[in-house]
Amino acid sequence: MDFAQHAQEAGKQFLETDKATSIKIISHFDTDGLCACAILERALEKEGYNFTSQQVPHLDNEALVDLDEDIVFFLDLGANKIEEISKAVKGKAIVLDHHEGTASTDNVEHINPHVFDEHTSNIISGAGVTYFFTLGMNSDNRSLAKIALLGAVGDSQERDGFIEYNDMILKHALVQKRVSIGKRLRLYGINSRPLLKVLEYSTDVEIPGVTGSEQGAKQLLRDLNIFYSFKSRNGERPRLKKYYHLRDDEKERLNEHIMELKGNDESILANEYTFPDERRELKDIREYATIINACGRLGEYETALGCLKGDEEAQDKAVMNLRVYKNMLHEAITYVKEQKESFLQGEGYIIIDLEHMVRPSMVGIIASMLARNKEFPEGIIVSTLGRQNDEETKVSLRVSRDVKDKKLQELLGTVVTPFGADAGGHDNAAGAIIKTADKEAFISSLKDALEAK
Ligand SMILES: [Mn+2]
Repeated sequence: MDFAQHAQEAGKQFLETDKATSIKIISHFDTDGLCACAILERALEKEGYNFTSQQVPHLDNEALVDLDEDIVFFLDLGANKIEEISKAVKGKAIVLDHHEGTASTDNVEHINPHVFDEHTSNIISGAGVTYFFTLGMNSDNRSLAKIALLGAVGDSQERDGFIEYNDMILKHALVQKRVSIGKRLRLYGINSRPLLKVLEYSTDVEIPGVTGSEQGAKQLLRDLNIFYSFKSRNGERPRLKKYYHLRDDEKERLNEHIMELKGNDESILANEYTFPDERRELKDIREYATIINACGRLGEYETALGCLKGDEEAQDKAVMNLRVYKNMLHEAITYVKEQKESFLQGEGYIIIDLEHMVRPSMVGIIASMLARNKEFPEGIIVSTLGRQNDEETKVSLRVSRDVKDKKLQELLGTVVTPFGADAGGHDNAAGAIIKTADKEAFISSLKDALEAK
């Protein structure tokens, strides 16, 4: 039996649960967690179960109180908290996760590839585990395969294709014609930025005469008979087109021409997954994943779940949320750039305290964006701080332009341990939550640690 069958078996057994059973779902708040939640909600609704659901950024003690329901589901989280869950629930828990963790207990059923001794990281997402569980409940739930795929993309599990269980899920979605696969150029921001800018800033794929030259980018598009902006209305400045605004034949001409310029180097092509029956903004799987992520970061969980379950009003709102989220990030980045001199900085580092300026869910992404930005020299450690709540402050560390070997988790761990906190993350990204009362002392030790590097 493989893991997919194992998860389906668990779903089949769940069906023996009485319809009057009280059920709660707790899921992670990112794209994968929200997709897992939408899949399970759909499946439970179909079988006539009642439930409540809740989304959390982390499974902390706050989320583990008052769990009086007969069954509590934990989706895309919980793997490393099995013991705590076991103590917290009154009835039974079912954990559907794909992070490393420990085995089931008497009252916690843990369905997880790691527990099943399959340890490769991108074989399945939390949404994927949940998908196979629901497939065991009812084979009609195959229609939810595309949401499971979206969850995998949200967790960056698509790397030149999907593997193993993710690939099985892709095939389920392909057979039902709920997704189609194509190829497109591997250009950064191709679905989010104006095409002209995408070409001008195409540093990943160097396009001769175009990369780094606005004139070159304009000329290329003119030569191909592709208009890069919409017609100007009432004398306003014309709006620039994005890649997805192009007609299919225009896309084809552009792709072919750039392929030719690059000597038919296949490595400049990436897979493109499209949901043919979704509205324009939700057609591209990566774009869709970004929209759901934005809803999660903004705390708009109902909107995200409604959107995934096909509610049109929720979809309108979800699409708008991406804009809201991007604006909030843009404002924060602009603020940092303008106030750059006022932040604590020294050789090789900068510490940016954003206090109440941003949502806690944005502290890490802002550090990442600043680290990617040309604003700071290569190898600079960018640290951002922001309020988690009244008592706590969130800290994030990133290294500019992804310079390796900075051992950021280790570094932050050493600094926060005396304050009774833990650091999560890895060598290139780390985060922690400290008490706001300790902030000044923490900043001073962080500064010392960064200067000692
Ligand atoms: Mn996940």
